[in-house]
Amino acid sequence: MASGITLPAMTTVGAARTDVRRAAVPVPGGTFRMGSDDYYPEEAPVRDATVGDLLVDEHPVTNAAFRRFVKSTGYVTVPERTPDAADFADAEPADLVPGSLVFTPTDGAVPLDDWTRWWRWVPRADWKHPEGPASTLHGRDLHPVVHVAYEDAIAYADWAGVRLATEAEWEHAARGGLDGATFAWGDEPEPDGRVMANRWYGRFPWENLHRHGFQRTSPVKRFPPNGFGLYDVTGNVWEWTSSTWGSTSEHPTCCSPESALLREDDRRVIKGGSHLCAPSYCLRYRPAARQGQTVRSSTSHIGFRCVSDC
Ligand SMILES: [Cu+2]
Repeated sequence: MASGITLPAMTTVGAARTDVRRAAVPVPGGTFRMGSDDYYPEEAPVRDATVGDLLVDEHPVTNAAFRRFVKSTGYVTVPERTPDAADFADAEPADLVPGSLVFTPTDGAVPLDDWTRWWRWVPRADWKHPEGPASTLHGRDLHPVVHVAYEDAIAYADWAGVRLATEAEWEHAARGGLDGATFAWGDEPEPDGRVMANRWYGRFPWENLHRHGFQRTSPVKRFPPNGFGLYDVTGNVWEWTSSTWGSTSEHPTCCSPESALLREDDRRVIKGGSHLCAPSYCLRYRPAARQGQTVRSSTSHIGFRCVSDC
């Protein structure tokens, strides 16, 4: 009797695939008002942007989907790789271990202008061990994958035969057809008292009063979809886009080639906010909000979703 099953090695990376299960919804293209004049300077000014028809993933890429990718390709993510000593001249060799940034709640109130109080670099934290080596994905198959750097998201998309959205495409999709609205569901933060997304409830970064009990990421599709049928565009995890980071006036709808060689300090736009966005601290759980993230950095609150042209 066979003692085990050997799966055939899969080596095709980059070709369009038909065996990748993917729930995507059509998002009709058009012209919309991008950005906001009412919150943070990096979102202004409001300007018209035009995007084409797209098929957009219903929700961020989950741990289960990312596991299929890794199983069939053997891909190793950036946070799982040993840092190159050449990039960290001052570091002790013993400190050059793989790892990632993990949100760590504090015991009480702390000054909110110092992110090092609640972000810890944890050796051997990675997508399979979101809080460090002792943690697992048990019970989190349907949570968004986290601890993925930009090139990890690109590698997944290449394998699946899809791509990341540009910032304009992402924002258009996230707005769900509500042109100019503050949130993905309208202008009220909590219409009729409903919790609309996995963002921070309570005093940041120590008091968790989330009515659904989520401490970190949540399973996708737990909160209402937007008008296009897209889930988790707000909160849960920030999502990588393919757009380079710059001021909006310089790069209104910039999209640089994804294959271009990345430098360590290159930044890409992330969108959507995360479970750590709190009204008292970070009002970025809105489609217009944006941040620039260095391409090799990974955290416990950044993931991605994919799109394809239709
Ligand atoms: Cu935020």
